[in-house]
Amino acid sequence: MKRTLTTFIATLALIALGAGARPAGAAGVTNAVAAAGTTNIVASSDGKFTPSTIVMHVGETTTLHLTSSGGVHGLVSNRLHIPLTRIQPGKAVNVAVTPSKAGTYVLPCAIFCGLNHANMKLTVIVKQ
Ligand SMILES: [Cu+2]
Repeated sequence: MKRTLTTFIATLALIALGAGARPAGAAGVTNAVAAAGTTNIVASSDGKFTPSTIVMHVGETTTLHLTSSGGVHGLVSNRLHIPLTRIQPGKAVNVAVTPSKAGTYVLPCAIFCGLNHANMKLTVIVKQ
């Protein structure tokens, strides 16, 4: 019985370690070149989207993989057909975007997140 309990606790510790390692892994992916069609964007508590500028193409679908490293943030754009999307720690959310018109779109953070909220924006450059 004692041995079973020890194994159980060891398993729990491994699960906890695995869960703890996940945010670090996700952060590591942030600056990597995104997989085809997917762009990773991290919102942080210091009022930044990283990367702060992304490029898309007219008629091509890009999936935004949104995560937060701290605080609750939001993204929305009527012109890019992005519904109000809540970005919060521990809950990655994907939004598929297919731009229909070239241009530069500046998306301010859509949910008040603190002192740096007013400066928090994501710039989307849509090319033909
Ligand atoms: Cu904000």
